[in-house]
Amino acid sequence: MAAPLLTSLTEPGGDRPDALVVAGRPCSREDLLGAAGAVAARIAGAPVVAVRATPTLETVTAVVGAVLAGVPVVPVPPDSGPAERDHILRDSGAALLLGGTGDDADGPAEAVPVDPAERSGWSEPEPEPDSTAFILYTSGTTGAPKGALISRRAVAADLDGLADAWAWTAEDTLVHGLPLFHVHGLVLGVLGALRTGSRLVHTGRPTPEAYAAAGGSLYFGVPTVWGRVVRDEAAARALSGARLLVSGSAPLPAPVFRGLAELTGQLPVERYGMTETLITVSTRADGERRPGYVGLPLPGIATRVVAEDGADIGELEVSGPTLFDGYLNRPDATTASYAADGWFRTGDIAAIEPDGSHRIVGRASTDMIKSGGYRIGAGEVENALLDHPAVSEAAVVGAPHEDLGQEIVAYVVADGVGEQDLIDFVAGRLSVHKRPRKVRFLDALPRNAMGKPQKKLLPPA
Ligand code: MLC
Ligand code: AMP
Repeated sequence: MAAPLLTSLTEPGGDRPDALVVAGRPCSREDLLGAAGAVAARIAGAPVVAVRATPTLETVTAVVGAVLAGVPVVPVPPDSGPAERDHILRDSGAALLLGGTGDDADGPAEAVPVDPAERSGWSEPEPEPDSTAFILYTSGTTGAPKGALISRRAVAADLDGLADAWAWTAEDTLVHGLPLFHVHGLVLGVLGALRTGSRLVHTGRPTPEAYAAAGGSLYFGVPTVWGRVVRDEAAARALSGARLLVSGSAPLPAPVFRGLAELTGQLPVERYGMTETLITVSTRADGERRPGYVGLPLPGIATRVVAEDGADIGELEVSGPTLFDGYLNRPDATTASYAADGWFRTGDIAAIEPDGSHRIVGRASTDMIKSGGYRIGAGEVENALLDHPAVSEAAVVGAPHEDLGQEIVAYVVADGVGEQDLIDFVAGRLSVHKRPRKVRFLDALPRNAMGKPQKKLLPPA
């Protein structure tokens, strides 16, 4: 029989009434198993299930229930507007939306309540390692988000590799407040704790005050969160007792790295990954920590840089057991994401130093934006803007931003509509974090002789 994915839930010992605390609500592992067992019994046999992924104990219960039952989970961002939600539900074929609310009633899936106070036994066999654990929707440079198929085997391999790199054990208390619909907050931040057996404190929101108050040993954050911690000196100093501060999902600026070192007395650990590959490269707890470096490949992962003309900087390609099984319903996009010899093309530009340490230096495409650690395709935002009747042309870029890394700036040709109207229009259709922070109005987009928009020629934001 296959080994359990969530090892600590099925092993006796080490439990406590506050083994998990999610947005202030404590729960033991035994109680989580009971509540998740009730979810599993309700959804067993469903081909796939969606979860309205609020940062709550309900979401953790729903996801664990689906993982127990072997039903692939599709997390839906809780602030996604109808256009994005309906795309995710229809494309994935999810007929059930766990934790759905009245707002979801007009969508394509039936809302199913989740109650963390329920208890039910669950003793069905562990699902096969090759079966799908998650379908994670993620943006490409154009079009609507695609569903990345993530197997149980990939999740287990990644969490075990990270436990090895970070010396992550049941002795740790993991603290973070990241969203529960992406790899960082959900796969690492929830399943990681349930596999290693560490305590988990999810702070609801990733605020510096909440991190400071949580008293953890292991902290996860995106660079925006760490930048905010550094700007809140008291909060930063409160983290000096932690064992490991881990940053990922976007480049950690060197000043933030140095600020953390100065205020907490320890150098942060940076790691690199993607929805499609999970985390593949990380600084080790016992390794050298340098600003701008994301460390070494995890056990079992191979990396290479594919550069033109013998240069040592080029596109990073990876292979190994943590890779996804393709995009749902998109064989074309799946094929395009692999090199001819089967390595996954990350689209990130990297350099590998002689000592094996990796440095991520940029993205191959400017149409892939990272804002606050969220991945946002320019094309999806452009399409949303073009759905507004007053907009005739749109070009979206990521502009450098002190707090968010990049902020979304939209350039539009439009008549009779204001900046805030367009920001609210996008926020209402897509997830709120995909909204432009600025809108600039032009008479025409700069185009080349072929009529193709030239984003390089747009005026500064
Ligand atoms: C503002 N708001 C609006 C609005 N304008 N709502 C609707 N319409 C408008 N026009 C409101 C929002 O509803 C919300 O309200 C509030 O503004 C805050 O939203 P925000 O401005 O987007 O928050 P911000 O402070 O900018 O967020 C920063 C952040 C966030 C760091 C908290 O970006 C974040 O959580 N990032 C984590 C991303 C992440 O986990 N990525 C991992 C990807 S996996 P209210 O009331 O709710 O406050 C990956 C793999 C790997 O990359 O390597 O890890
Ligand atoms: P996502 O699919 O949302 O997980 O986003 C993946 C992308 O995030 C990668 O392709 C990188 O561009 C970026 N990323 C993740 N971690 C890092 C990091 N430590 N440094 C730089 N970029 C990162």
